[in-house]
Amino acid sequence: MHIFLLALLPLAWAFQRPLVHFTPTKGWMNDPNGLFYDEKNSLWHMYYQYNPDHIVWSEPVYWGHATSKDLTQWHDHGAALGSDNVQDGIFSGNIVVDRNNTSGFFNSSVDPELRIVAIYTLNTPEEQTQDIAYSLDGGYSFVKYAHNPVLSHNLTQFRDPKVFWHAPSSQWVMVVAMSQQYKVQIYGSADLKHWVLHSNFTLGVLGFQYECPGLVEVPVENSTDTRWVLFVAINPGLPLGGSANQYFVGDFDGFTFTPDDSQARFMDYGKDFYAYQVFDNVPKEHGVVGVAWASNWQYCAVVPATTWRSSMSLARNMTLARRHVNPETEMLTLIQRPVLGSLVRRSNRHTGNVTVHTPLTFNSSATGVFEFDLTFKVKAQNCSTAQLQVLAGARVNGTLQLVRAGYDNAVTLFFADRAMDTEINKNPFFTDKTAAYVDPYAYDGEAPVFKMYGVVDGNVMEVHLNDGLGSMTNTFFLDGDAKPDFLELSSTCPGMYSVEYSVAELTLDST
Ligand code: KTE
Repeated sequence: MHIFLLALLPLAWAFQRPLVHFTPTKGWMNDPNGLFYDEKNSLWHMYYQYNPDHIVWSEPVYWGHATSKDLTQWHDHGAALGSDNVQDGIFSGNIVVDRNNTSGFFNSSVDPELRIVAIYTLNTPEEQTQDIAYSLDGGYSFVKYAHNPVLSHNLTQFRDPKVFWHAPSSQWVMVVAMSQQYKVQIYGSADLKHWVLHSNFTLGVLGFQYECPGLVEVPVENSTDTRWVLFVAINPGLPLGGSANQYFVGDFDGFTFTPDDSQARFMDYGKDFYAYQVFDNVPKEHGVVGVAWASNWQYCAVVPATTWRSSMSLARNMTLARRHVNPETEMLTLIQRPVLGSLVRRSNRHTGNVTVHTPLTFNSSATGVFEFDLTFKVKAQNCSTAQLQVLAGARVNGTLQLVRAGYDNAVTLFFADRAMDTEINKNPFFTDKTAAYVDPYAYDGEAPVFKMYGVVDGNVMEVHLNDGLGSMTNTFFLDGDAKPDFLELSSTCPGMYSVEYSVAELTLDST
């Protein structure tokens, strides 16, 4: 198959947004907040750290608000919660559905499924306190509790509450970060107003500070078991540079989280997956679902932008499964699968099973969104470089600008690479190459078999390895805000990779 670099799409595309990675209509966005599922209206709610008037982070920070029926098409409602003083900010937090009215905020006129209480950090120059507010209109506007704060320690680094109902101990549980003391504190409450400290969790990679903790019960695949997973975000301080999320697998009794071991695990091996939060009040059939901010505090304020800046990751469904983390050790590992919602494959889907010799290039994308799904076998060959790679990009002002993801058998590692000759790539923190290791997914005789799945959506590439075992999420910025208009599968070592592939353009199913 020859390489047909099709003509550039009309410039109109140049100013499009990612199709399904949520972006704010205007202004600045960072962490996802207040994620919950409104069962009465079958509606996913996502709030977000927001400043409508700037495209860089600055006070006053609001909670912006978006809703979706399918976790891919979002309707942005703008600011839902703001502070009373412009130097203060409504920092990160979450929402619970207080259907039994433990808070006393609601009367019988409010549907129990819509008894929405937000728990968040109020950031002032003097202090960070945990405050609450309730909504009487289904989450579109809020009334602040008259006796805030509900939790304070006269600290400036005490933030990001994540609260959930723990049925076995019949209490609300809050995890919250004492950021620069490297503590995830665990509190309990009967009414969301009075909180008692149960325990501190202090394990993990150090970094500069802890942020955006989470704690959720996660199903174990192929069993009726569940285990608890504790998430902690770190920023800055990762060797790769900047922000990242770590997690621990263990047990939780309502008072103490006890990890299975003391090893910290990373959720994503890319540069742009931060402040991950799971949705609350999700029916069992949807599993555990969460979203992260697809950026990095090292350079989020300087990536190319027009009237808005930043995007979220795709929502991801989480499970746990026993997988080989190296040839000798198997352990329960977080499995993450992107939620494609109402994304559908366009008819020009390409599938095949080839030993890659010459590059295979696929039609230009009418949507700027590509999906690739590869299962490949490594066949012995003698080559100096041994990379199987998927390239996505466009010809911008006569120059090919590409991102790529792939596998190099010389070092048995996966990579993602966003190097290109652009202004943001000159930024020393915009690390252009990331890597991840996964054990072979299977063997075909002696030949190791791996899987690599990816979604390229405008300027975000999310890569998942071995059916959800490892992931690399990276933003990229072609010049002139151009979007990829072709995908190519190639190998630097002809004959080394036998690949079963499916490549498709994705679009939103309008039905
Ligand atoms: C914010 O850089 C500071 O100026 C923090 O490191 C960012 O903190 C505020 O964003 C987070 C949360 O801990 C805060 O609640 C929120 C993490 O927008 O991204």
